[in-house]
Amino acid sequence: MGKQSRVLRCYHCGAILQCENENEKGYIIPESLHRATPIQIIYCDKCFETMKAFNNSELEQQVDQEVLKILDDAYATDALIIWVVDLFSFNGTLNSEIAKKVKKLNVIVVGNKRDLFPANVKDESLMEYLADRFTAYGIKPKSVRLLGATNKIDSKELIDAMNTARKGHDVYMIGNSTSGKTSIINRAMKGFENKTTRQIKTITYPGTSVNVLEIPLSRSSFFYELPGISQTTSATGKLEKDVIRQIVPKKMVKVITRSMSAGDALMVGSLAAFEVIKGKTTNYRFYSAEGVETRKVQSKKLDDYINENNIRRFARPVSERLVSFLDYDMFEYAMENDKKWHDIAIEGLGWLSFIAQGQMIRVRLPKGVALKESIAKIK
Ligand SMILES: Nc1nc2c(ncn2[C@@H]2O[C@H](COP(=O)(O)OP(=O)(O)OP(=O)(O)O)[C@@H](O)[C@H]2O)c(=O)[nH]1
Ligand SMILES: [Mg+2]
Repeated sequence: MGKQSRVLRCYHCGAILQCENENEKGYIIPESLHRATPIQIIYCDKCFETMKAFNNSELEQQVDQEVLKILDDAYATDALIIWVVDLFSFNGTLNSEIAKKVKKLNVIVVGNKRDLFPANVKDESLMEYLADRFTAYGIKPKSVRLLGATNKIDSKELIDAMNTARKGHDVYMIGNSTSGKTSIINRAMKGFENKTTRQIKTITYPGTSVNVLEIPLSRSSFFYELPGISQTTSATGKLEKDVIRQIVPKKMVKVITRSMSAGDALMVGSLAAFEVIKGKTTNYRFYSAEGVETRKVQSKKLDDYINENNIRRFARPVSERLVSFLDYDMFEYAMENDKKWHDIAIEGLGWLSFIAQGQMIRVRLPKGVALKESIAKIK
């Protein structure tokens, strides 16, 4: 009887791994193959390279099919969409199905929680960022507004603006859960006068089992607050409660500035790390909630530091859910050399901001959390 041996396949494309022909399917350099143990996940060289190139494979937020059904109504009635985003946690990740449904409609984007940013941060910078991120999904906002708990909102002006924009049609307010939809409505209601005989109430939206807040705007038009889109791609949707308490800012965001060169890494508690693989010495800013601690370490010792931090907790928060490298995703960004401010942002946790000059930056973050590179939120 012949000797049986295990046939190893590429975990991604399924090709049988071979070391003979570089141009054939499943080629892997002999060193990688011989190092692999039978239970290890291995990839052929080609898949390994493509996966590196597709690093920022888009994560998709989960969305209730019934909410999509409601948006079909919005589309059919040419409604106005008010899309609320939490300026802190938003990193440009939108649900593409929702985006597809609303992009032909008039969309007003509201960047909420402006109060979490210092007054000297330019409104234009935040607005430009929002417009840019929505445009990336094919949505050209009719207007972009900033709101926050502390700025006096002129509710009458807000309602007038909405009435002008909706042209007699219905209004649907959408956005992630906890982006502040209900808070905005409550504040705007101060200047609202119900001129109809119908009441403001929570209804089960016709044809669905979804509860929505319904506000009559005229005899034949309504305002609806849809349930929040669940934050499945946000750090707040992945980590335990006491970690979330530390990463969600209650007051002004904190910014730390570190000068880093190739070989340096910035740990963000046990939650994330940014490594400068290549690049000149540059100042890097990291924006986060007050309670999030960072530590600059040597890249080559990063794994040791992360392990040590799990025990000694010198940089908090430490998540019990992140215990091995399998609990993290890792991505690399080859930055352009445009000398402009860019962000690499982790949804719900914070963002690294720096002038792009051809760096290579590697990021690790909790598995399944959305990461995006874009123009900077704050310039
Ligand atoms: N700092 C700050 N916090 C805000 C602001 N608006 C809302 N919040 C807080 O954000 C959290 C969520 O607010 P909600 O108004 O309930 O958010 P929502 O979008 O209606 O959430 P869902 O109904 O669950 O989708 C609450 O803790 C609010 O206090 C704001 O302008 N600034
Ligand atoms: Mg709400």
